[in-house]
Amino acid sequence: MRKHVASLFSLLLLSVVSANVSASEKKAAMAVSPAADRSALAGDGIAMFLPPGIADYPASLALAKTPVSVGPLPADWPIAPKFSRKAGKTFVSVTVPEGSDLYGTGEVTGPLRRNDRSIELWNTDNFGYADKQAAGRRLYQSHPWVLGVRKDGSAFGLLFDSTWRAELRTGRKIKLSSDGPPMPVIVVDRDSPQAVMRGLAELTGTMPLPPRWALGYQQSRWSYYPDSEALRIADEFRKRKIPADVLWMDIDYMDGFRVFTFSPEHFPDPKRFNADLRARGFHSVWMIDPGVKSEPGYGVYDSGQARDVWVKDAKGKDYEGEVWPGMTKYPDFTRPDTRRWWADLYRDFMAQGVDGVWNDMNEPAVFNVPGHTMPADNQHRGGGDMAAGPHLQYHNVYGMLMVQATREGIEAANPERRPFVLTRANFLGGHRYAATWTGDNVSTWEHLKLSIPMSINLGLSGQPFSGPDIGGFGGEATPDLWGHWIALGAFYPFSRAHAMKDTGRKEPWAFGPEVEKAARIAIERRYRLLPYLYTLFRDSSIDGLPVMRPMFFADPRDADLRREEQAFLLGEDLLVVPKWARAPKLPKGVWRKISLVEGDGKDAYQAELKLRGGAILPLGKVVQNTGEESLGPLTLLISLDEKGEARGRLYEDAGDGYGYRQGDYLLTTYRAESRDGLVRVDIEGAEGKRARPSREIVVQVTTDEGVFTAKGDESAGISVSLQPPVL
Ligand code: NBV
Repeated sequence: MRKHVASLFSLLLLSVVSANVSASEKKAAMAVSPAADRSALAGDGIAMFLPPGIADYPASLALAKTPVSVGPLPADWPIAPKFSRKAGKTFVSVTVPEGSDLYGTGEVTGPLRRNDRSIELWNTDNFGYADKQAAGRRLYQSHPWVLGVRKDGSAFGLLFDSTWRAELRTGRKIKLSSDGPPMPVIVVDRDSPQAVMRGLAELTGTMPLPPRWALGYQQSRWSYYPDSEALRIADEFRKRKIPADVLWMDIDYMDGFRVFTFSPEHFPDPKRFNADLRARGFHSVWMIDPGVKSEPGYGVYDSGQARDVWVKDAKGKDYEGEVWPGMTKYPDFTRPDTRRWWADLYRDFMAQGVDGVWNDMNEPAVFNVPGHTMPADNQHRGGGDMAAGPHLQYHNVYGMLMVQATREGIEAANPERRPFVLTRANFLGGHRYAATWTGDNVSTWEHLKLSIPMSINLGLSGQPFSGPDIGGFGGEATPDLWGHWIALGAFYPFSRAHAMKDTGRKEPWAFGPEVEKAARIAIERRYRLLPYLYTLFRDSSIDGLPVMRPMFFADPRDADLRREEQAFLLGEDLLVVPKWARAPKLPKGVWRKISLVEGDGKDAYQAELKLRGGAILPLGKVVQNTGEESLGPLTLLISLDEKGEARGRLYEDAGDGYGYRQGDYLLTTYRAESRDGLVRVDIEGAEGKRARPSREIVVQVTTDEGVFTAKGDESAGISVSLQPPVL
């Protein structure tokens, strides 16, 4: 925490406001009357600023709970917003420390470093990120949040707590111009970017721990049908020994694109089909869009009519727009009753053995209308904490409110299991409800490369569970591109290949034996890493730190790392350098190259993996899906630091359900120490009530001279002395 001296704030805010401003800005600032008495500390290194005219912190969709004052703002609080209004719009300007590097800003294309950008906060169905006006400045999600890192490695974050359409410009001044009324602004100011991300999590909450199967490799296509074709794909994975956990059912499984129905022709017995998939070790995820076909006699429509759940047009009539099934009505998810109705629809749906749900088109997308969405003057009725308001206010949270209702429905249907929801549209804070993918990318090298800064910046905006369509959704992938993409794709937090209708096949075996082999190696590497990955997801569910991290997290003071967007970190300990990376900037210190699967070092596609000196990486064996026991043996891969020490953590639980909340988990810290040519590994600490499995441990110490291996048995408490023969 940076030290601040507390004092009366009101005068000081005015002096912050008037420092460093030009004459014209001073003029604009005259119109500003900061509500200093309403600005306060809201936590350790967290300040909230309420604009003039707002007495209490309004209900927030981004935040997990309403912030409360914990004291006056310190006199030397360094960053404060200025508010002004003009022509019905709200302007906020925040001067940030010179030399700051900016990140976050949600789902965007372009470089990792977000300085001097303009981002439109207006969720948009943007095929190929190619919308003529918006390009990558406006995609499927909105995150009014900027992370800044000062030259000295200390950091700050700005959260503009408004859902209205807005434009965010980044530079020496960060400016938000919003179509809505003045909004609270929260500033987090802490010692490091990691500490600021923890602050964001304190405000917006964290991602709930996903089921372990959702961390496996996943295969999708628009669409696998009929059911026999989907089973054939599952069989193909098993036959070819390419690990996979999930098969995805896109829109064609439905009966005439009516949501919550199954095509009697293509999926006549979904329960049986899901059971067949399960028997093959696969979970299933099924798509549900928001648009409900306007068709009397169709049960979902009729029940929606009876409860009057729909979004209204400006005149108060049910709004209708065209999507897949033809004319549809759109649930008004701002209404608690609509959310309950929507949640209830999942009871029968999940009872078919569905494992997860994929909410698409929830910007919401509407065909053949300007802007590809519903009119901004459509009306939402709200309820509970949410006021009635125009679509202009609620557009950006339409998808988030939808997945909130979806998640609640799935939870109620299967209370013993952890839900898995994937969403295309979302908003800051929406990681509490769903994982995400980055929409309709295309099979190009450009999109492969920009998927890395995209996923990193999503993580730096509070969404740790993301990834692009591996291989690219639209267009044709060359074998070379697909091979490189899967080699990288094994390391996205969300690892799913997908393909657009009418494109060539994009399964791992569709590109010839060389790429198939590369895919197998890449995916096997992911499965070996699952114990580490699952530990990272568990950490993220507690502290909000991203799973996939920018290189500068390794050393926030090292200016050289701030623009690195080819190589990245998984957690603190593992560094991923794609094969094609040109002169990547890597952190100083000890980072040792490791191998996880035979042949991965020689393969033409695989990323180079490096383990931090001082780290112990928990690894499983290669399994075909996460349902198989992978920790027999558990491998501890050790990279000693300069002092000859290393530590690593392993989180284990049932992989699904909520037993872990009652202590049914095991979090072990392993410690290694080298003395007189021997490396000894011990359990340094353990947490949780879950019994320690009696299992074999393989200890591998990776050194500049080679890898030294020994075996031990954890049930006796692990204490392995290495008398290393060089391998
Ligand atoms: O449901 C079909 C597709 C889906 O495959 C894709 O992943 C989504 O982003 N969906 C969009 C609608 C049609 C896009 C052209």
